[in-house]
Amino acid sequence: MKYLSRIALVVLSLILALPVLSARELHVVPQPAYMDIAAEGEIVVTPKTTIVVVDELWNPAEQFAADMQEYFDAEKPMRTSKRGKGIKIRLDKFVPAEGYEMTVSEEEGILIIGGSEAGVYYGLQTLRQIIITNDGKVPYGFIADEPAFAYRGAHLDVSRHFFSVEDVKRYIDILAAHKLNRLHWHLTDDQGWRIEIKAYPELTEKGAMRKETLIGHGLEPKWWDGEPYGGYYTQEEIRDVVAYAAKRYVTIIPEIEMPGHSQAALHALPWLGCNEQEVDVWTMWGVTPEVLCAGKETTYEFLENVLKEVIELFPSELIHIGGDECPKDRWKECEHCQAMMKAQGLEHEEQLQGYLVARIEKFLIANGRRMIGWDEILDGGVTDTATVMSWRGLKAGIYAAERGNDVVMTPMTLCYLNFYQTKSQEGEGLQIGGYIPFEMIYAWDPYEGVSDDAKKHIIGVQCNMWSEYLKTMSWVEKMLLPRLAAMAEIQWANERRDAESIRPRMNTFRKFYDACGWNYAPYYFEGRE
Ligand code: TNX
Repeated sequence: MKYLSRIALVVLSLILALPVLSARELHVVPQPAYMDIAAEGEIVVTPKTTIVVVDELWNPAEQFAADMQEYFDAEKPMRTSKRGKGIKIRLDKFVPAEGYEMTVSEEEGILIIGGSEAGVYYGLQTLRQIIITNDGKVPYGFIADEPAFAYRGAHLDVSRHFFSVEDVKRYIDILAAHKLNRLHWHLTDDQGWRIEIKAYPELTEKGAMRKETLIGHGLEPKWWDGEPYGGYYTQEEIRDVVAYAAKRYVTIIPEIEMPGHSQAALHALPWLGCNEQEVDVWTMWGVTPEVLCAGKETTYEFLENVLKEVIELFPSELIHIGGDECPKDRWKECEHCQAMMKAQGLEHEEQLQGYLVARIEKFLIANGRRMIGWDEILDGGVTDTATVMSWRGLKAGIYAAERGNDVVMTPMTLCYLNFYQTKSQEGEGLQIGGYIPFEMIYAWDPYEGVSDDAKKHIIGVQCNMWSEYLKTMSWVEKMLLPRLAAMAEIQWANERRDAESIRPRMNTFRKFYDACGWNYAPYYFEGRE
């Protein structure tokens, strides 16, 4: 009897404790490396809480204070001070570079120690999630965290549709909240040149505007909207966005497309083409035969002059030179291209592209930068120093990593967030095609098929946002979220992704999206495939 009553007591206390225990489960996305949450005790963060700043960590403190002011809808941001009690942030070289440790206890208050400023920033992002999803209550406990991949990227195409400085900043906010650290900014393409280049004002005077835009999927009969469309960023605006991103520990990698996807530049400066014919800024989607001439010295001079200004604007070590989808029809008929091939001892046009890319890479290296390009840069014979962005599946990336090149994995079948998210496509508007639901991304292992030796060359993972059918940032957000969370789990928490916990964690994380006012797709939460 005594024994039975003891069991009953244990069972009863378990039942009583259950809601308490489950209420103390913290749902953080991406999953931290280690979390130990105490059964009792908590600190409540309010707009009056002070951020105690050690090691001159003013920037992460101010970013956090501003985010919290918005959440609390407070009159003033939280106070930052060198002394006092509250949320204390400091550095320690024993913590991994982008990692952090967070201790929450009666003695320490909330203490975040980062391996770098960025690490502190990520610790504060975790804290922000906890505060927002847990009514300001931060339970006693300990979290230790660090990223799986050094390169955690998202791309944004601003050529097919243009997004304002404010829109791009919003996109950066969303990336940073998911602990991403690279924005690949696709600034030029056939349908519009979007970056002011002082040496060639025509690029934006003429190349930033197209006569109209294709409506529908380009099947016959084709329809256009009849509306001129355009936009570009001044260099001052670019500097502003770069600085904004840097404050959120996001490096912007600019992309200047060459030698294909360049019809907007050809419209502005027809001498860049093989036959120097007038062409329009393109009003369709796909791959155009109009490409830069790879035979004339003036093309190389142009590319170097453009890149000189790009390097001045973007501190990123990696500079993206495109390199994808370049038909060689014009080159085959061009006396300059053929002469260049002869002079360089090249047998076919793919090698001519290889020559152009290698020459541009040399220029970048001479200027202290490194080159990254889409995986077609492998086709013409790649240098050992180029970084390869694997988009046509995984094979190119695996091949490149095995031969010793650094690789960013971004296969079209898993990472193209401009693809549909449901089978029925209901409520998704007209999109380019494809089908990539949240679960499909989540199940992906970016190391699949890569030998142990080559794994170190997979420097990261990126998702892409091509904007042919995305006219507003609100639509972009709906395509991005919540799938970016699945991406972030791979990028930040690859080896600790947890299929069991992701759904409850996402259900909590959704409150964070609501609080931030970001548009997100409902399908995953509704259980729609
Ligand atoms: C392929 S990915 C492209 C883009 C398109 C995209 C549409 C790549 C290097 N090229 O030009 O916008 O597909 O999803």
